[in-house]
This record gives sequence, structure tokens and C-alpha cells, in this order.
Amino acid sequence: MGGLGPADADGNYRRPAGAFIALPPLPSDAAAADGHVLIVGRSCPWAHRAWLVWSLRQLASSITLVVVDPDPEEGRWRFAEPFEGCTTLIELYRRSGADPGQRATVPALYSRRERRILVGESARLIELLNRWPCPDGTNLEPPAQEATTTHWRERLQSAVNDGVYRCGFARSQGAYNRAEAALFAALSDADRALEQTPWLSGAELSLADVVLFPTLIRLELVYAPLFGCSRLPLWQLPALWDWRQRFHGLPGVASTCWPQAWRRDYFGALFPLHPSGIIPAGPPLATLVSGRPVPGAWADPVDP
Ligand SMILES: N[C@@H](CCC(=O)N[C@@H](CS)C(=O)NCC(=O)O)C(=O)O
Repeated sequence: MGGLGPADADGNYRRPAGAFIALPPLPSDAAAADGHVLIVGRSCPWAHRAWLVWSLRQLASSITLVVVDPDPEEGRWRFAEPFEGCTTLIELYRRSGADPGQRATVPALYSRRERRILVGESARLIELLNRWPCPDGTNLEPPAQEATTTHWRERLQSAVNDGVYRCGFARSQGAYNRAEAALFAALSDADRALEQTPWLSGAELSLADVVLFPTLIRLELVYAPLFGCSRLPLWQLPALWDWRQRFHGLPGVASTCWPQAWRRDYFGALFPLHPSGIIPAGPPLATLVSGRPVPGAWADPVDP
């Protein structure tokens, strides 16, 4: 939020390190699992992956979801109503022991019992949430697909999840070219993999699918028009196009998608990239996830 972020001497965007990046132990039993809070922001793709695991594994009975709102003027997240005595996420990070220079990012997992943030790094957080006691035992790390899931997660993290930001925040043509080539090479390889198996790392849904979705569902809405990730329309990668529709149709996924908030927060907050702050129209999400023309779909409904 608020700027282009740090870059190296060649103009490549470098994502700053966050706070609370270590994986804490799992709660020992269902009682210890209670009293936790997952803090997310609607527009953030890193928060979206944690929100997806929470939703797909139906963790609402032990982990409460709290959605924070962006404050673009101040470049920080704020609570809709005071949370544990804090009005902003940065206060909660500081109170949890984060160093003064550290960013207060979403997603974050907070323990009411310990009165502190336990995890502030989405890659670790989705692993923890996947092992959290859940009603139906859904496992997004299927053992037979472990190596392929790990391979895709590593590749997607740098070339796709961070890759779109490297395109958008590149400060030289060379930096953009490198990031954009890596992004579309990874998407094209994902398309080929999905010609063979229904989900990215094999027959079963996994964390590899979970991390791909938040970036891919924002492609036409934000990353193509704002970050220049526009080499191909996604329907030119038909297996990936089909995969996105199927993933969106899984129970619990649609309620994590907030296309109006995505556009408002990205186009409204990244002043150096988009000085006017004008939010362009569409395409409506329904047209991206239905696979056919949607009569009357001119705009996304207003977010509640
Ligand atoms: N490494 C973090 C990155 C999360 C992140 O950058 N979140 C952004 C929103 S998309 C944020 O909260 N930024 C606030 C800030 O940098 O002050 C993760 O994956 O959890």
C-alpha cells in the first residue's frame, strides 16, 4: 500500500521481510485451538490464501475471522471496531513485540489467550491452518503429492505471487521484462500440468492450488491493467481458465472474493502507478468464472 516498495540497483522490486515469520507449534487439542483470530484484508492476495484455507477447512468454530480495512491516507490497516484495545493493526503488532521498523501486514494469526500475534507470514500460516483440527479432516497437503506441491508452491511464490508485483513495481524495462517472462512461463507450465491432472499438483486439491488462486482471480481485474501482466488473455491458457472456474466453484471460495474492494484498493492506493486514483470498470467476476457470456453482467454488485 502507498508506494512502489524497495528495489535493487537493477530496478527489480524486493519485497521487505515481515514480522512473526516462524511456524509456532500446533495447539495440542481442540480446547487449545479455541480463541484464535485470523486477521485479513479483502484486497490482499497473501491474506486471501489464508482466508481460503480457513474457509475450505471450515475453521470458523475455532478461529474467528476479522477483516481489517485499508487506510490509504496513512498507508496502514485499521480495525472496523477496536480489537483488543487497538484501532490499527500496527498497534497490535507493536503490542505483540514486533520491532519498530517492521511492517504490520495481513494475514496475521492472533491468540486471545497469549494476547499476541503468533504468525504474520502467509506461507507458514497456510501450513499451520492446514494442520489445525478441522471438522471433516480435509487435508490440503496430500502425502502422495508432497513433492509436486512443494515444487509448485516454491515456483508460484516467486514467479507468480510475488511476480505480478515485480512486474508492477519494476523500475527499469529490464526488471519488468524479467519478471513478466518468468510470470507467463510459470502460467504456461501450470496450464500444461493442468492438461494432465485436475488440480495443480495431482488428483487432489492442494496448497499449490490455494496459492495460485488469489493471484489468478485478480489477473484481469487488477494485475493486467495496473501491473502490465497482459501478455495473454487467460482463456488462451484453456486448462488454467477451466481450473480457475472449478476452484471458484468450490464450497466456501466465492465468499472470499471481493472484486470491488480489490479494484478500489489497488487503483485507489498505488499513487505512483496510477496517480488519478480512478477505478476502471470491470470485467465483472461472473464473466471470468462462468465460462460463457453472462447476460446483464455489466458490473460487480457493490460490496456490502
Ligand atoms: N510476507 C507477507 C506479505 C504480506 C503483505 O505484504 N501484505 C500486505 C497487503 S497485500 C500488507 O499488509 N502491507 C502493509 C504494509 O506493508 O504496511 C505474507 O506473505 O504474509
